[in-house]
Amino acid sequence: MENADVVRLLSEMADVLELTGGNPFKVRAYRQAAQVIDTLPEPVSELWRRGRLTELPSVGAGIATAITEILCTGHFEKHDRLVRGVPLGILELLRLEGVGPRTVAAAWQELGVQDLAALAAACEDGSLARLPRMGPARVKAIREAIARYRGRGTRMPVHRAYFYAEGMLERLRRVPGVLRAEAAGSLRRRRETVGDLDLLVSSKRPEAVMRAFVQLPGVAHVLAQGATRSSVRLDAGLQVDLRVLPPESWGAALQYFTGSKAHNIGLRARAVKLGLKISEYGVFDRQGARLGGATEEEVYRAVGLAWIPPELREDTGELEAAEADTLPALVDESDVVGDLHVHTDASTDARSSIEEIAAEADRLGRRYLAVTDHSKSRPLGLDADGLRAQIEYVRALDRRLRGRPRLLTGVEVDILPDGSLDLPLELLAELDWVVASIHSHFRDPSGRTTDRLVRAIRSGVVDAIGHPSGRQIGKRDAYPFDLHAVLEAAAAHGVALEVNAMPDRLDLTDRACRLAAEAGVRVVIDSDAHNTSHLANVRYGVWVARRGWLTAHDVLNTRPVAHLARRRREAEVTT
Ligand code: DGT
Ligand code: CA
Ligand code: CA
Ligand code: ZN
Repeated sequence: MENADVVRLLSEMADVLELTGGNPFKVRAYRQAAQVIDTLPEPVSELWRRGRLTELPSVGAGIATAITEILCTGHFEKHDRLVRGVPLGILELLRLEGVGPRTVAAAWQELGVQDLAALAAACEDGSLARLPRMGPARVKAIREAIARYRGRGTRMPVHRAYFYAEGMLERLRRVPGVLRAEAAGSLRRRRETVGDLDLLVSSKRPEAVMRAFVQLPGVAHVLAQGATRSSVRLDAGLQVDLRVLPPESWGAALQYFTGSKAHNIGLRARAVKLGLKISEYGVFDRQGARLGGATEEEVYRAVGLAWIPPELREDTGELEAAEADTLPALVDESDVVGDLHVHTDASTDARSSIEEIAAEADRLGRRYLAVTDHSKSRPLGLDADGLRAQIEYVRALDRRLRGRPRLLTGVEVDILPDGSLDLPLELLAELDWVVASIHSHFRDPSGRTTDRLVRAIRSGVVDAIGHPSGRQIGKRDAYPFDLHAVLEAAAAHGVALEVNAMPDRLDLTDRACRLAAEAGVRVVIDSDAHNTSHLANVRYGVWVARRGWLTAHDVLNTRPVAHLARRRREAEVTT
């Protein structure tokens, strides 16, 4: 049982409860607990073993009992009982953007709609439009939501795939005779979604590994079982391919199966020009003599290249950079020393107090933290008086904490539809750190949203644009806007763009990061934490930044806090 299984059962529980008219507080409780566990940086079973489940935000005694049941039995009786009463395809309908439980329940009860295909048909034949509170505009929106949903495919978010991989690798490493076990493929390259897992094991005793592999917990079907390669499908739907190789081929195999395919083709073409052959077994000369392959370095060195970090292996210039010895020194998780976007229970739906967030940030080694709750346009957001009170509170707490961590006053101010900000400029100018974000009117035309962002950038009081594209992976596409125009404005006004490290955002994307660096725009990697367990998500933001070729120099919150303050004063002089 991995975190993702627990998450699936808890969030399905929330869905089914909601659909069957259950208690809204319970619905919320299950959903929030699922969200907390989804972004937990360690196996939830570890916490359970230490008896610390209820220390998690949003996990009370009831939910802890449910999690214990899931971990111990693999089932959740209450969930199973409820789900039995609901057609299988119904839950999927709740994944559609803008389609809530009330709509799904009505379509189910009034029209007998039980799955996506039936809902699509009900859009076409006009029956859906005749339901109460429906009408042609909503039907059109639902039809578009179905099209977007179908276009998304079935790839798994990387943070979830990572948990499955780590769980399996840990067990494989304990099999007698196993020397090494690692994930290759798109997971090792840290792509934001993963099609399947490619695990590699180095061992001289492949039979024992194969036997252990097909019996791992969570394996639903064995798709193929051979002497040195097998494939299984997990309960969660993820396919896992495993290959076992002798130690002398480890580097060559790791290189080959890490891909990407385009990178491999480019690398092999270079080998051919030099009269060499690179395969998953090693590097060979024309006579078939083996030149190396025990390590990846040997493989790259054979064609005169420096070792290339997996995140760059997409054939977007990394081979040329390796040849010219201009590969970037990629930012590392340990370089990130501050977090400049966190929420507290002073506003928003966040669940942890400033004190709790600060203590956890200190434990993670963050040296500074900007408290950036929402402004008043958001539900429960701060108005000017609320923010003034919070500023006093944060300053007093900062004095008490004595730099562990340094607390910065701040806000995540809403960029209103016309590009103005949701709080008075004089008040914003008093803050140490201002994140400005769009949270509404996602369907505005590109030109309007671009102007909106540019106006916020030019306000002179904004330090960073939060989650700049607004996408939520698997839920909402980016709003249309002109990234180049926004980058140009951000560069001109010294405003940073955020890599929001919430796993369902990862916004900026890897490609946008690279464009930002090329445009001379600094990036901040933020957790956007809504509770203490989210703070560690910065890891996923770092993955994106690395795929975007960013160095520590490109990332602002790798710098000491004094640098941020100085930068702000300089910006004030120029604007
Ligand atoms: P995914 O699973 O869709 O997220 O993406 P990958 O990159 O993990 O792709 P996958 O699982 O099909 O294959 C793993 C690696 O194996 C891939 O990145 C490169 C290597 N590979 C697979 N097929 C080929 C091929 O036909 N030619 C070459 N050169 N390499 C291949
Ligand atoms: Ca793969
Ligand atoms: Ca594969
Ligand atoms: Zn936000």
